[in-house]
Amino acid sequence: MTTEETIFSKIIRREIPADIVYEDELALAFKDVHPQAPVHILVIPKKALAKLSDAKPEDQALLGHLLLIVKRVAQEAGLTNGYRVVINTGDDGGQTVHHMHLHILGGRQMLWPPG
Ligand code: DGP
Repeated sequence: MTTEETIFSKIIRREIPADIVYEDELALAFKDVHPQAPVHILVIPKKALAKLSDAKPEDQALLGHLLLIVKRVAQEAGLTNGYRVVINTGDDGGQTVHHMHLHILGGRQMLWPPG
């Protein structure tokens, strides 16, 4: 399932502002408006894929691309001591924005288990 209208599609179309740190033809990365760590960046596909569990085999290259963007953005953010990548998926996963996104969290020690 895809969804066209979320706050993230508005950010992609520049209809609402965001602190964008990376962009290419397939993806966008911007700072989370409610940071949960000193560094908290979201990486999203421009394609309106609602959630990870909706991904199809044809999304394989896109999903790999997003992970390599995570690596690049984390490096550029100076997260040399590690970081956490989170994909909240669906209701039990705690997903609130229905446009798939990867959270990059860093700049402090992460805890386990997560809440
Ligand atoms: P999740 O719970 O995984 O769906 O996370 C959604 C995240 O999106 C949450 O950490 C807050 C962030 N967020 C929501 N609205 C906006 C917005 O308008 N701008 C930015 N930059 N982040 C947003």
